[in-house]
Amino acid sequence: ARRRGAVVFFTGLSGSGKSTVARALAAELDDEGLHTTLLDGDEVRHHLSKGLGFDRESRELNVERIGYVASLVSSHGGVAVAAPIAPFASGRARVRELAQQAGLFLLVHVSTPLEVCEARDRKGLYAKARRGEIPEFTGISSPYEAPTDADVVIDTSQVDVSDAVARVRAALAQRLDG
Ligand code: GGZ
Repeated sequence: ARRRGAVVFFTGLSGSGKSTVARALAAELDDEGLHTTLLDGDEVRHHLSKGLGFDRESRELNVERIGYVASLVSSHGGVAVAAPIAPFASGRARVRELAQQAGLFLLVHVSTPLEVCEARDRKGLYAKARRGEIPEFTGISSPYEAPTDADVVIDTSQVDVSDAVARVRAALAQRLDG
């Protein structure tokens, strides 16, 4: 039988740490010999979703595209790791549905509070958003619908990267073996 694939889908605010955890997770899985594809946020928006904005419709389209590619990877026995903000429950639900037809689906909510993300402000985007220079910025002037169906919840202000990765891996292993 073909190996069961998986989609590990991170969701969380800008600056929550989801890309960092996703990248570290993908590197570890890859080292273990799993065929791992990281759908990096920046790369997705430069290639797959080039030209898309941040209005609701564009975000939903972006998330749907990521879910489609991730599900393809999974259907061939690979592990896809994706980490968009994915702020809307509706889009995440569509991804879950598609991905579950292909293999395992794991939703990881990186729940780092807005206050922490904004205090970090690694790219200065929150400051710009507060000044009104970035319209529809998630958490400031555009909603983030926190998931109620997350398989793993990680607050990176409470847990370090290696612990976060370990938690996701434990959840993945449990479901892949079970
Ligand atoms: C949110 C924005 C916005 C707006 C640009 N709102 O911290 P970053 O910079 O690197 O991550 C954010 C990224 C979000 O893109 P996603 O594809 O993950 O979003 S979604 O799932 O909603 O489609 C941020 C940057 O793009 N960025 N403008 N208005 N984040």
